Amino acid sequence: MSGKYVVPVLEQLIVFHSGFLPKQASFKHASLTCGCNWVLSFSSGQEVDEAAGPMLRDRSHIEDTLQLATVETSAEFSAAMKQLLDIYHTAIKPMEEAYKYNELKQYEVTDGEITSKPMVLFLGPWSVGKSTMINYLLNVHGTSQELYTGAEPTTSEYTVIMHGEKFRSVEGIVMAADSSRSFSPLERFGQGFLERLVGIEMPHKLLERVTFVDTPGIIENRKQQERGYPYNEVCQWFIDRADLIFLVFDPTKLDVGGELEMLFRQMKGRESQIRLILNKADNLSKQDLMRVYGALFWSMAPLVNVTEPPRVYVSSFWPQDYAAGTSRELFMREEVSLLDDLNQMIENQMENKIAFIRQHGIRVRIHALLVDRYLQTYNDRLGWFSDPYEVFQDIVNDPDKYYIFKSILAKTNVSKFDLPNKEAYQDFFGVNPVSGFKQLSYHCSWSRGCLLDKLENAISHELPALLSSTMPTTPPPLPGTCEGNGCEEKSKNYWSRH
Ligand SMILES: Nc1nc2c(ncn2[C@@H]2O[C@H](COP(=O)(O)OP(=O)(O)OP(=O)(O)O)[C@@H](O)[C@H]2O)c(=O)[nH]1
Ligand SMILES: [Mg+2]
Repeated sequence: MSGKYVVPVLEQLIVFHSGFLPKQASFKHASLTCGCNWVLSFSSGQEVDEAAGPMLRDRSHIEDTLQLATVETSAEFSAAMKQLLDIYHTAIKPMEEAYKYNELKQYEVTDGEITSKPMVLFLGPWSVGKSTMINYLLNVHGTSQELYTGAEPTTSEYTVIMHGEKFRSVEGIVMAADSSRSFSPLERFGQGFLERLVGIEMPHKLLERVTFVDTPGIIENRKQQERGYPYNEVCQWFIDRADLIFLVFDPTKLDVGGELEMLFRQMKGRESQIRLILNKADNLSKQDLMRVYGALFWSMAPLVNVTEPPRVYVSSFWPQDYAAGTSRELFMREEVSLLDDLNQMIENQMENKIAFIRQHGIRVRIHALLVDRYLQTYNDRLGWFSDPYEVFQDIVNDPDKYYIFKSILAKTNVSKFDLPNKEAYQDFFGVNPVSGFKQLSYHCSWSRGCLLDKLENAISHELPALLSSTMPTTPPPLPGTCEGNGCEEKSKNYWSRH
């Protein structure tokens, strides 16, 4: 097929359906080259002159896999969300406030975060195709809404692409000031960062289900301070909250440097969210691709310290047709698998949120138990003639001498991996004097009970019960024991009407 090709009819439908207008420049260019309306040429499915641009791939699989036409939020989802917020406010937040948990981790959970849409974070070296991939998924290529892309390092901002009634951009300062959004905690990274944060709102079916975050590409020889904000801390904030992390690579430049190594270190504990994407695979022949695939594992192996390595997707996430002589079928299958993966994550969002809040509750409980223990030890050691400051400094500087952490580990449901380090408590008590806290036994009231009991009840009963209410009523039968009604295959998404 040389010289002429047919552009799929579906392109046009999606462009109009989503309410996007093509960028003026593309529009003009197309009119000049093919002498017709560029967008309308899609709708007719007619042959288009090659000068109008490269051949585009059909994208019906994106609509189908992500179920963009059919899925709506159900009443059950809203009810479960309300219940989750209620548990957080009555059982977890009062304990956070009593023991100033936010001061320890500087980690506040806001209502905006709990109710926010699942977030997909795009990370990776510069020019690997992160912004192009987002444009492709949203079908905004060639429109005024497309993210800027180019062969040189292009994205210099953290760009949050989210759903909105109409297309508009929102400044970082405005996003951070709005507590109903999940981005208000970002304010603490300072003005320098907020100037590098930008929001884009647009009406889009996919963005009704998920929020994308595009990030500036990693440039290995750049120093942190040159960016004007704490790059690693900002990345950590997004990594901790992302429901999926797309770590994108270009097979022609797989060098792993210090900044990427740091990112991998920051992603410890978030391995199940990571997906490695070997993008722009259409640049390589099949044989070269095999070599690069091997090299990717070789260079990543020391960084990924888990028994089950992250899933790798090899494809070319852009709208253009794959080049001749490349593994077209493989690329398409990989693309559909990644979309399916994304869809699964969206469908499981309530389970993920409940698990996230429960994990948060567990950390708040540990923090409260630790402060209580510090306080108890302090009260025990304080004699009539001792200097309160010296007594407390001795405990804070060497908590092991007083078995503070060991005694907490001995409590039920405390894992050593959830324990903060001792240094964190030196800083914490440096700004929050121990005299400002009361022991847990004082946080009880005749009418409302004890804070600790409430929190433990939420962790052990309320949240697990909410989680199981999100599952099918009949537990799935054990393999090989299937009989009767429970054998029917359940819909994957219990939260949506199909
Ligand atoms: N051949 C090919 N080129 C691609 C593909 N995806 C993106 N590109 C090109 O790669 C270049 C970089 O793409 P961007 O989307 O700007 O990359 P990025 O990762 O967002 O880059 P930074 O914002 O600088 O970090 C652009 O010229 C794209 O047209 C692909 O799948 N195949
Ligand atoms: Mg970019």
